[in-house]
Amino acid sequence: MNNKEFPLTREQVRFYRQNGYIQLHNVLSPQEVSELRKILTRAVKDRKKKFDPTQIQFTDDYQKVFTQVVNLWQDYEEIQPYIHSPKLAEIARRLVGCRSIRLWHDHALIKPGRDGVETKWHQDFPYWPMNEPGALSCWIALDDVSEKNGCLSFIPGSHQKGRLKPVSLTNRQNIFRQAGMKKRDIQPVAMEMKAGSCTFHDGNTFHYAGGNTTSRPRRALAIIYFPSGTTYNGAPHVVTDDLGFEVGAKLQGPRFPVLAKK
Ligand SMILES: O=C(O)CCC(=O)C(=O)O
Repeated sequence: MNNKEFPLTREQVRFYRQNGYIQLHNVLSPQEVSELRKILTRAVKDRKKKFDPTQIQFTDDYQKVFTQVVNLWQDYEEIQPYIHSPKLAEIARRLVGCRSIRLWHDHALIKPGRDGVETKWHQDFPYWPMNEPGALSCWIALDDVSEKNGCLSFIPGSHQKGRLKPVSLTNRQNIFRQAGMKKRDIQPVAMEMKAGSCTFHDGNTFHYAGGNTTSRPRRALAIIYFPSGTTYNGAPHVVTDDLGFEVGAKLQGPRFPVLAKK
């Protein structure tokens, strides 16, 4: 992967902090996208063959809305330059404004063709066992995405609501009601973009993806980062359950490598 620094501007950093998301175009080349598609296809096939519930899904909810494969970097050496990319991690570090940033985990998110299931409005942070906010996802489109095949949409500024209670990804629990938001406050922005472009969103930003109404799969790779120094809050999570962290301990160690520092 080409790790030439991405020309992130101060305005883009300001936009991210104010709105809780940013869209960045042409971060990966067509060759890089094509390589990632191949790795994803193989990984999904492999993981489905030797079905391991801790790797293919987080919860039944996740499985209902997309095929999810977690922590590809631990099994596929050829994906490591992407997941550990200093270019992507440095964008994340600058957006957050921290001294050093670590990998939380990666995951492939695939919505098969003609799959009408939507990913309901939710925040990510309530599912992560972290005390301090700041963690963020980089969602890389590996197909051109639009509202027809399940691109992400965000509510600008919704990260400022802070961490709410987790909502089901499939049921009609209403995060907007929980946040006390009126209809006029709900102005989603759809992140249509070409393959190789990406979005970064804060763990507290409300987001949604519609069903895939096209005949082709919608493939995406997400990489999640968190600021070094973030501590463990003891909530169950597939990535930390076997690691024996004490509540309040710093999340660190070889499973959470530092990927960029000032
Ligand atoms: O890819 C999707 O459909 C939803 C992804 C999502 O919710 C996330 O990356 O946080």
